[in-house]
Amino acid sequence: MRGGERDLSAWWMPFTANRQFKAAPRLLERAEGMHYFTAEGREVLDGAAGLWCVNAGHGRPEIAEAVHRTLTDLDYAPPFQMGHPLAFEAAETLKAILPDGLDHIFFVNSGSEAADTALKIARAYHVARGEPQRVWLVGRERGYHGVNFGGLSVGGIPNNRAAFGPLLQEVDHLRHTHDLDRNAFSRGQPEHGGELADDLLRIIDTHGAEHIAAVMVEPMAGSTGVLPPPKGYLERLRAICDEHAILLIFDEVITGFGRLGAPFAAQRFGVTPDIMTMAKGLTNGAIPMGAVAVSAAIHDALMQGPPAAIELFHGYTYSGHPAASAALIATLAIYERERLFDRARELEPYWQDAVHSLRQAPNVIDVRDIGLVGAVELSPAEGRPGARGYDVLCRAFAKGLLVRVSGDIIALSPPLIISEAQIDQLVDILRSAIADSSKELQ
Ligand code: PXG
Repeated sequence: MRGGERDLSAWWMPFTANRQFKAAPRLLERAEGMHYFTAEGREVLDGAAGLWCVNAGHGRPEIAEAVHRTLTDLDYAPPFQMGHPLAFEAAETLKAILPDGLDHIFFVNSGSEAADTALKIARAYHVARGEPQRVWLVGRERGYHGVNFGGLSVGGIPNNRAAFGPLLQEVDHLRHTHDLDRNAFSRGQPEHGGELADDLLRIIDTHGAEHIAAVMVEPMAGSTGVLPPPKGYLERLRAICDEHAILLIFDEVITGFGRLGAPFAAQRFGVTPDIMTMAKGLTNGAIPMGAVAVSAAIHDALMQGPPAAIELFHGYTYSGHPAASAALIATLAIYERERLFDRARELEPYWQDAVHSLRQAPNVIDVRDIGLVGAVELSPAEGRPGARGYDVLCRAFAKGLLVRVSGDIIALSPPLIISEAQIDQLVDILRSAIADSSKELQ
């Protein structure tokens, strides 16, 4: 199978319709600032920060130079029973922007690894405190925590699970919070649905709080199509977890690093989890890296036993890799120097108005936003769910805009450096793509 000049068959692409893509490839060759440039030299406005990760915009020389310098000095150092200074510096740098109380950081290489690491730490914590029967893990319908077996089990996206047989058994799911009848066209956090956190009480009733290790949620569900938390929801979840000694894990892979106008969703919503997972914006997407931050109580509970004993039998060859550590430090320096988290917050009203102006476009059944995230939900084409979303993605791309789709939901998450004029441009292109698409697809 060929796409243009090149044979594209060898790379089995992730989460992609490979045969369709390779018949009509969309190849990105270069990126700078707010834009990608295609193999044909076309400029494409990045409305997705790559895949929710390039928060400081593309082609940051400080990151490239830090990585280059580091790889020249120290290409690799084993992280088991050995260390190197940059990983410690990276952890300290990251800790400075975490919510108070999350004091210790375990490095991994992706959001999926962060999710599985967090779930394992939660179980190990209860073992260390003498409650080994606390094994149940609670996720939420429509949740996404990556593709490894733990995160997949706790996640709640049926298509992602369908082909892979039995997953973790001791897992249950909260109801999701999507409710178009009550909340369509909400600006920011929806008014209705805070009480859905009480669904945790049903799960506690079913399995017994004394068997539940942790609840894991995205503070704003991203992958499933952008579901900001209803007012009061996260606060209620926190209170129920506290009451029953259940750990609360926030998966901040998407919501971290300024996406919601604060360092993390935890700070934006004033709710601090016991464990937080991160990736993506951690290195501006430039080098694969993830992280799991834990409270001092969890860390300290595991730092028991003889000092010569390994406390947690877990880790990766590339945990705290020098290149990733360097990228993290350089990335966080950019965020701070350019006040990008504040910038996202300051742009939010403009962004909100712009995104909500799409309400008038054909087939739009909801518009949602929070921070510098937006979503436009389209009514599915008759008998063909997802067709309209994909059609809009292709049309927008042809018109010079990159967006993400999840079924018939268009998700928007531009780099935090976007200007007001570029917000207008983004919305104009999307409006025109939706209009064109609605003429083709009834
Ligand atoms: N948790 C969350 C909340 C995520 O959004 C992961 C974990 C997994 O991260 P890795 O690095 O293993 O991919 C993610 C990833 C989309 C989309 O279209 C979102 C993600 C990945 C791919 C597509 O919204 N998020």
